[in-house]
Amino acid sequence: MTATRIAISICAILTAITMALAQDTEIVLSRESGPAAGSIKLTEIASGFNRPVYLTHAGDQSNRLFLLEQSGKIWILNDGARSAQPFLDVSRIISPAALGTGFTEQGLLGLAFHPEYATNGTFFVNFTDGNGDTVVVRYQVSESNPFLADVNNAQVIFRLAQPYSNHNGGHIDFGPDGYLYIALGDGGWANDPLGAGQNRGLLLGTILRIDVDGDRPYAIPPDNPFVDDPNAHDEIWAYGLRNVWRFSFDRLTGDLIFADVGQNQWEEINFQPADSPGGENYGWNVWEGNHIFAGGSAPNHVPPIFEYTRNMGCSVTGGYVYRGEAVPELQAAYIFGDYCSGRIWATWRDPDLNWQTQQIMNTDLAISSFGEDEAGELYVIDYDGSLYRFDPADT
Ligand SMILES: [Ca+2]
Repeated sequence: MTATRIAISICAILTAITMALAQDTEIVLSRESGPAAGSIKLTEIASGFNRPVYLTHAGDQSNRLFLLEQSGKIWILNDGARSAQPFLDVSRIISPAALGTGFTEQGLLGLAFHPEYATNGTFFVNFTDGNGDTVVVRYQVSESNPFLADVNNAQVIFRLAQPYSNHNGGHIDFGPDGYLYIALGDGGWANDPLGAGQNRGLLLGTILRIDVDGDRPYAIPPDNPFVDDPNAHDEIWAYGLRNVWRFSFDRLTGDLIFADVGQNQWEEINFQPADSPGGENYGWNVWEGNHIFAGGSAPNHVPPIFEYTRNMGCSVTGGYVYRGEAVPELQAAYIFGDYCSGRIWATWRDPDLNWQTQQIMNTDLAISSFGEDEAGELYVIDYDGSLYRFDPADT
C-alpha cells in the first residue's frame, strides 16, 4: 500500500479525532497512488432481493445491515442471515410503478437512522408516494422487537410534489452535525424544464438540511446558508443539482461527497469540505459537469472534482470514503461506480491535496448503490438482486 500517512498534527480537531479513534490505527488522509490493480475483490454475501437500492446500518452496535428494496421493503441482515419478515414494509403506500418490472425512479429510496437510534429508536425513510410525491417519514422501532418497525408510529415530516416521475433524489442521511440532509432532484423530465437547479425559490435540485430534534415536524438550523434570503427556501443547504444519487459524509473528516447524475454527457462527483458554511451552487443546469449546458448565470459555481462521459457509463452512483480495516488498499479513497457500465472508481487526494481518480474494477453489476456497515466496511449493490462486500483479493 502506498498511501501517505499524515501525522496527527493536521489540526486540533483532527488530532482529537485521531487520538480518540485508536492508538494503533493509522489515519490516512491522502494517498500517493490509487489502489493497486487486482488488489480488490467483491464477495457476494446475499442475493434474491427485488430491486435493492441501498444498504446502511443502525449505529446501535448491533452490527446489523439494513437493505432497502425500491419496491418498499427493508430487510435486516444479521450475521449474514436475512430476517424472516421485513423490518418495515411500505409497499402499499409507495408509487405503484415501483412494484412493477419497468424502469422507474420512484419507490422506496432512502433510509437514515437517528444518531441516537440506540436510545430513541427513531429512523427516517424517503419514498415517493401514491401520487408520486416525495415524502420523508419518521418512524419508531417496535418497543418489544428490535427487528420490527412500529408502523402505527409514523409521521410524515416532509412532503414535496414531484412534477415528473424521474429525478426524485431520495438519499437521506445525518451529518456529523446531527442534522438530517435530504437530496432532491430537479423534478425531472429532461434538461430541467422548471429551471429548478438555479431557482432557490424551489426546493427541487438541492440538498436540504433540517433539524428533526427541534420543533415538529422539523426546525431550520439557524446557521443554514439562506435563512436571511427572502428569495430562497430556508431548508436549502446546497443547490444547482440535477439528481444527486447517493451522498455520504467521510466518517473521519466530515467532508460531504456526492454523485450528481448528468443529462446526456457528463456524470459528476462533487465535494464539500466539512468546514463549509453551505450555500454552494453546483451549477446545473447552466453547467453539466465542467461544460456549459443551458448557459446563463450560475453565481459561484462549484465544479465537480471528477467527471466522466459516455464511454465510461451513463448514470453515476455515489459511494463512500473507505475508513474500514479489512481492505487497507482502499484507505482514504472515495469509492463510487456507474449504474450502466458497472465500472467502479477510486477518487483520492494526493499529497498536494489534488484530486486523482482511477478505475479499480470493471464489473457486470447494475450498481444501484454502495453501503457501509458500522465498522466502515464497504458494500456494493447490484440492482438485479445481490449484495457484495469489498474484500482484499488475497483472502
Ligand atoms: Ca454540477
